[in-house]
Amino acid sequence: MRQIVIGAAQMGPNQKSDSREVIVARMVALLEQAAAKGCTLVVFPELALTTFFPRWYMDDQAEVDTWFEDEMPNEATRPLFDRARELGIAISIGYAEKTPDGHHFNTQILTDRQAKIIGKYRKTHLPGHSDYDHDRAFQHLEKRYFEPGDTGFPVWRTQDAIVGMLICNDRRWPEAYRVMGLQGVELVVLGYNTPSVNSQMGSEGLEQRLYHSELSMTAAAYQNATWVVGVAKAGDEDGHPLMGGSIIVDPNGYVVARAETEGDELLVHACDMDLCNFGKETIFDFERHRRIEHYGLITSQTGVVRPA
Ligand code: CDV
Repeated sequence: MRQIVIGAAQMGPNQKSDSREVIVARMVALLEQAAAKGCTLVVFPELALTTFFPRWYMDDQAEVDTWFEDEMPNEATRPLFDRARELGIAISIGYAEKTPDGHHFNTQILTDRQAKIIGKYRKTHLPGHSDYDHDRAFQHLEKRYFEPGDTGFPVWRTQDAIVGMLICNDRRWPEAYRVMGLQGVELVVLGYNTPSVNSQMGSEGLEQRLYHSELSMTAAAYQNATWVVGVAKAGDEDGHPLMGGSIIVDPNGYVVARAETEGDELLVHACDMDLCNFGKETIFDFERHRRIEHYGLITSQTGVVRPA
């Protein structure tokens, strides 16, 4: 059995006024809980270190940059990395990354059990818009503040498993999982910040949003015979509700752990990577069954071209 005891560290809201230090202290508390339960990997959400700032319109790049990290770890996050190293727990954290040459990405990193960063993923599918949108109930300015990721969908070998990462909206795109599936992925870890209401359709509320989130992750887990761990930042951030619904999904598409709150909450499951084998060797044996001669449109075309 190739087992990883995984902690899905759902986080409650981060207010605009919360310092990185206060937030990191909450993350360390979740890490301590995870250690007590025997976890060797703890997954934190997208933009774990700050509020979901793309809901706020900003013109001043210097102000925008205050939400970004220039290096990782840095002074504020070092206590988390140090404690993770002492406890022998690998971590995956989402944050806004500013590179030394001035690029801005929505990023997730993965460490080994010595707190060394072994993997970095930059969000590919950026939702939302670039300019102020008067028609929305609230803004979603990811396309303004981030560039589309330049990493593609790599996987890493760690803890005797093949691990990949996605970030939030990526979890709704089957192509993203399949590219990792084609590299044998056995565990996809991802974080998200999903508003509880659709900013463009008020009637799409929490129930439907939770359903679509779970549907995307459970389907992808099954279709790629992989574990999927989806971790929310949830609750009310300065009057803007984010949904919870963090889940751990097994390679048959079943939810084996689910968050019950919209606060800091740790889900734990002992995930056996060998559970991926059956699906990968039978119905989703890609080598035997995929028909790539018919898949060209997936990489040659973005939008729909309707027949005349
Ligand atoms: N942070 C996100 O990527 N949020 C999107 C919302 C805008 C739908 C999501 O897919 O959850």
